[in-house]
Amino acid sequence: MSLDYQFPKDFWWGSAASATQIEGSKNGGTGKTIWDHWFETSPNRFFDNVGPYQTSDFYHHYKEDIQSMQKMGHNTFRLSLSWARLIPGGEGKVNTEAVAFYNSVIDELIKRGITPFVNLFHFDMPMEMQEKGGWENKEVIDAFVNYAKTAFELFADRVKIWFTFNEPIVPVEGGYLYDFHYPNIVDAKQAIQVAYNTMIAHAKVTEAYHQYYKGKIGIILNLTPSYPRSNNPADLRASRICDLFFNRSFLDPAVKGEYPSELISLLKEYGQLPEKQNEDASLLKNNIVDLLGVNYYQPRRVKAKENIPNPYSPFMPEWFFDNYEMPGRKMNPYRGWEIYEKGMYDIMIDLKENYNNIESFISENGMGVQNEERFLSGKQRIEDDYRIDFIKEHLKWLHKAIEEGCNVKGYHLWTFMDNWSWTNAYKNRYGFFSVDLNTQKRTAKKSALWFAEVSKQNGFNV
Ligand code: BGP
Repeated sequence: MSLDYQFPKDFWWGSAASATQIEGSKNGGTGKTIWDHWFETSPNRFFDNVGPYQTSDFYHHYKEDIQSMQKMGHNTFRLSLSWARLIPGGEGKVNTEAVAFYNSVIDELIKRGITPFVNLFHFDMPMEMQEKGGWENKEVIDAFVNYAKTAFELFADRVKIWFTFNEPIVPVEGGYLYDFHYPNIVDAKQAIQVAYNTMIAHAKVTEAYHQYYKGKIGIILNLTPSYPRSNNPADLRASRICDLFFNRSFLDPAVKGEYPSELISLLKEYGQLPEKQNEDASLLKNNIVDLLGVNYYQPRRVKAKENIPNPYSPFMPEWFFDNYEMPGRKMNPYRGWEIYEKGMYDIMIDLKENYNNIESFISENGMGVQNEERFLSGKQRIEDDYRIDFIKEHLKWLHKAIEEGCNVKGYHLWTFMDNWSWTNAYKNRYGFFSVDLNTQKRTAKKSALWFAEVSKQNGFNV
C-alpha cells in the first residue's frame, strides 16, 4: 500500500552536525579555533557564558550515537572534520589522535550502514590562521587546500561524498558585517574580499579532489529566498539585490562557475569589487560542484528602502533594501525566524529552472526550541509534536518539488542530538535526542521515533 507521501527509492534520510558543536574542543590534542579564543576573551558574548568546551562530547560517545542513528533508520549522516583538530595550528604536523578518531567514526558509520557525508569547514577557523588574517590571506587559502588534500588522502578511500564549506556566507556576515562571529569586524569591503577568497579556496579544493578522486564534492549553502513586499518595481529591485548579495554571491560561482554580472556591476559602481588574480575566472569556471547541499530555515522578506541611506555611512547591503515583516507570519519565537515551508519548494524550483537542475538535498532544516523540558512526558521523553509538524510540513513541499522533477535526493535534519549553537550555546535545542549535559545521557524525543518510521517506510501518511 502506498503512502500519502512516498519518497523516491534510496532517498537520503539523516541528520547533520558539525565538529565544534559536538566534539568537545579540549579532547584529543586539538588546536584552538576562533571559537575557543573568542570564548576565552569574551565569554559574555555567549548565552549563559557557555563556550565550546562543554558539548555533547561526541568525541567519547560516537559509538553509542551512531548506533542510535542506525536504530533511527538513518542511511546518511553529515559531520564536519575540524581543521584545528586534524592539523593543530592549521599547517604542519597531522595529529595522529585526530586521525584515529575520525577513522573510527567513519568506520563505525559504514559498519552501521550509514553513508558518511564529510564537510571540511564549518565556521571553525584555526586561531593561528585567523591571526594571519583568515580568508583575507592567500597563505591561509593554501594551508586550507593542504588540509583538504590531507583529509582526502586519509579518508577518501571510504568517504565518497565531500563538502568544502558549510554556509560560507555566515562567517562573512558574522565576522565582517554584523558582529556575531569573531573577528567582529564591520567592514563591507573586507567582507566582500573574504567572501571572494572563500570561493577561491572552495574552487581550489574542488580541483584538488577531482584530480585524484572519483566521488562527489559539493558545497552547502544556506539559501534564503527573497520575497518582495509587492510587485512594485522598487520592491522587486530590493528583493533582486538581496538575492544577489545573500544567495547568488555563492550559488552562482559554485554551480555556474561565475558571478552574476549584475552583482559585479553593482559592486563596481560602489567601489566594492574585491581584488582578484587573472587565473581566478578559469579556476571557478572549471570547478563547479557535483552536488549542492541546501540549508533552509527561513525566508527573507524585503521592501524598497523607506529612506535614502546617509551617503557618509559605510557601504552595507542594507543600502538597497529594508526588511519587511509579513503580516500574519508564522514564527519560531525562540530563534526569531519565520517559518515558511513553501520556501523549500521555491528554492528547489529555482535550482531546477535556473541552475540546470543540479543534484541537491536538504542538508539542514530544523527548529530550535528553548526550555524543551516543558514538554517532558511521564516517560521522561520530550513530546516535540511541534518539531514533527515542522518537519512534516516541509517534507510535503519537498515531495511536491520532487513530483515536479526537481533533482533533490534527501533530507537531513539539524540535528541529531542537542548541541552547542555558537553564541546561543544551549539556549535552543534542535536534536532528535535530548542531552543531559551533566550526565551526557541521551534520550530520544518523540520526533526521533516518528522520523525512524518515516525513514523506514520512505515516506509518511498525513
Ligand atoms: C546553521 C548552521 C548550524 C546550526 C544551525 C542552527 O546556520 O549551519 O551550525 O547552528 O544553523 O542555527 P543556530 O545554532 O544559530 O540556532
